[in-house]
Amino acid sequence: AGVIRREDYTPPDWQVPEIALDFALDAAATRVRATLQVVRSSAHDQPLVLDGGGQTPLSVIVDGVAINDWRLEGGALIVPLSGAAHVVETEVEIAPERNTQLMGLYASGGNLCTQCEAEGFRRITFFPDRPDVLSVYTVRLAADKARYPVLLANGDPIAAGDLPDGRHWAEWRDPFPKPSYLFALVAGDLVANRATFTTMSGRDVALGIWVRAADLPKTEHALAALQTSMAWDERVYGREYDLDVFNIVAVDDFNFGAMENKGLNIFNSRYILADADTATDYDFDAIAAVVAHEYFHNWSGNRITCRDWFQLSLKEGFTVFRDQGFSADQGSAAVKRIEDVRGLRAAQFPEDAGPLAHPIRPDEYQEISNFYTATIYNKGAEVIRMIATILGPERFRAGTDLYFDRFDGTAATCEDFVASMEAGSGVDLSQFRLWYAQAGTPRVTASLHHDTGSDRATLTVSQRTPPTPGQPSKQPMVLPLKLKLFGAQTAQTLAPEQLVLLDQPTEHIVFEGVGERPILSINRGFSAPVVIETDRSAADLAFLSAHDDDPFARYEAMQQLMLDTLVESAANGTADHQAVIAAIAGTLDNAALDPAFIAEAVLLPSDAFVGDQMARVDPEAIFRAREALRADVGQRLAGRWRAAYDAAQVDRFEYTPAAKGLRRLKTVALGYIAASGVDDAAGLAFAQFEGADNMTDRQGALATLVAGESPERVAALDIFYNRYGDNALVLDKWFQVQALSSRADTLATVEELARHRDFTLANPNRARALIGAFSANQRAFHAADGAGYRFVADQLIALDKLNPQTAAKMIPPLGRWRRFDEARAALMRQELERIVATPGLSKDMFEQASKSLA
Ligand code: B3K
Ligand code: ZN
Repeated sequence: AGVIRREDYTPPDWQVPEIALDFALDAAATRVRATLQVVRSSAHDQPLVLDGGGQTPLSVIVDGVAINDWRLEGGALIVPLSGAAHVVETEVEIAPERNTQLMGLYASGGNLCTQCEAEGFRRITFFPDRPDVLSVYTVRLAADKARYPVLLANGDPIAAGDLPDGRHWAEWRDPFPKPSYLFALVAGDLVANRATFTTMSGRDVALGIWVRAADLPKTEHALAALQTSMAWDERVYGREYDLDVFNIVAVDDFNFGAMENKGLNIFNSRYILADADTATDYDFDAIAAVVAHEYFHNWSGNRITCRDWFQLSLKEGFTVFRDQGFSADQGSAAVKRIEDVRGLRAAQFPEDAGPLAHPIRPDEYQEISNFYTATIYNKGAEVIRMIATILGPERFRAGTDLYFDRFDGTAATCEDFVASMEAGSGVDLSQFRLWYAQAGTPRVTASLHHDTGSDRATLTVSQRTPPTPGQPSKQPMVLPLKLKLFGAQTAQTLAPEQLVLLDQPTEHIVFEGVGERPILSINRGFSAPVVIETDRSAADLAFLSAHDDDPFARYEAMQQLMLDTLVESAANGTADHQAVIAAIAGTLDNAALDPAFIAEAVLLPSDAFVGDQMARVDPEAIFRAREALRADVGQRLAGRWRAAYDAAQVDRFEYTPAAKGLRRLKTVALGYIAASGVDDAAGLAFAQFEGADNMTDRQGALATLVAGESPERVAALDIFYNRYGDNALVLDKWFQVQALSSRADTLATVEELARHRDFTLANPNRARALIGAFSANQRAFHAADGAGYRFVADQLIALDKLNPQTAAKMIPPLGRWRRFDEARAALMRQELERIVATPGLSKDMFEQASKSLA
């Protein structure tokens, strides 16, 4: 029921080249008048169908005459029309302050704002709310001047003026035809941090970052990131900004990160506001990445949009790839790649291996909001990265130039993108297209055989993509794998890095002139988003962790060593830690390495990632294995951790790649010092907490304390709360750090926090900080008695009544029941069944929970 299929796509019956919107804004009752120029697309006799979101029209006027033969069908307004072109006017009344879904026009912090992607525009006015209907928008806003002194919409401002009764108005026009999901307005009491950007052709663009007056000092970083992004897109992709103004507004209540509305981006305030005292380095980096991402959408998303929502990865995968390239250019590209792969493995690999697996271009959906996934975004970006790797930089740029040129001003498909890449580069991507169609993470086994007699080494590589829902059998994919061989004795390069394109189930790659035993370095740079299984020994992995010249491969060798050790220890209750300890020691001792890289390389894989390597996840055994290894590494390398900790002190806060790397290493070292169990660890952490001049050090120390049993733990939590209690974004950290704690009493703590006076499900950031973080805490969420599952299900059922989209996003951890023992699986299923049986459940939750049970 209610399944939308990609193969059923048909072009719209009516186009709407122009729309004029007139808003009489008011939090309780906003009047919206829409005037649509509608044009019949072909010789058909279909009526005009305008999507709606539950409202009833106050009037429907066709060519100036009020009609009453309209009807409502499933929320849509059906208007019978006889001619080829008409003017259709509707009026509705909506209530922004009662909009808890945060889709459409809603109130946040006393201001009014919109979110339309994917299908929120229909909750504002009747319209063909699909991305292949492109219109030029003229928007008139009127509101109380004292409450809403600032009135913003897409495009350029045209005119403004005062009205009687303390009201005022402003008119905006966006000359670029756009789909309804890119519509936006903001009315509020806001101030702007302003700057000018001069584009490559010499045009001046007025930039503004709009926030509450008190937050103005926290906008410098976002503004700088915007300017850097604009210059980067000109330099790297030849893309110039096209309007005279570019505004960003920060709001506190937002369902996800940010939204690329044409000329008027609206952001979750967590991705705008930053200063050293309240934001971590991670936050600063995320702000720059999201600002860049939304800005880059101006071309990859807005100038060229999606024909239908099955093509979502056309804009999202490509734009994530673009923002990853931008971030890599701002600091350490190696560390950025490690972070991105870690994120992919934490979110996308489990999705691709579970009941919600879908291709980056899905074939069907019930609720499109459920498809803004790590697969569409992050695997989508990996697919673009593989195209870039296969084509090489010049041909890739030729491909993107051709794509932007060919499809500017249109609603395009993934196929249009791939065809442009082929035409621009001359490279055949026929088989590569399977990456758009097949779900599941390919598994690659690689085995290297050395024949000493002939000095020949043969690498045998096989690939297999596991079945996923609706796709029982898979064809072989094109896998671009970067390989290199090192000599086990001499550490020399035996075969230089080469890119091989695998496209068969099994292939043999022969290396001649290999005089000594070779060690395989494979999937360097994570050139393909696959799982690699090799028969490399612990000694070979240790060698690579010390000698590989590809930073990702070096990190990966170390991770593999750690994973092998942890999986063995979780299965057997014990394992030899020596190889891991030696590899970490070698990494810490290597003065040639960047501290930021060292910090990533010496971190143990997460509990969840260890679980992903096991046939059946045993959360308690994994937790014990990881704690034992952490303690051992902490004790055996105690002197090195102290030395690293002392060496990583930074005089004064600076947001530079070097200072960030030192801060990261410092807190990683602190974690190992605490894990070692020494008496002064809590004192050291508390001193860092108290003495910090920045949030990175303070939060790092707090997280260390919160995991332990010391009296400093309670003190630090209280100090933190009292210092930041009025700052919602920092208070989110206070909730989150407790929800992520590895302590045995975390569930009880989290249940209590859910009753805290500062907790509310109405704010998505707060809900995610507690509920989302808790369900990512493998040990606590998977408590054997099922209390963690029950708590999360209770919260999600309550949240669904307010905000289905945000609730449904938190279903996947419950859907992983197949990966656990029978007792846990039954308890998880029981909660999913309870959710599905809830009266009045949203479509969002129903789709996620019922698919998770299947
Ligand atoms: N395009 C938006 C995401 C909209 C999510 C709607 N459920 C932000 C982004 O990806 O840039
Ligand atoms: Zn995006």
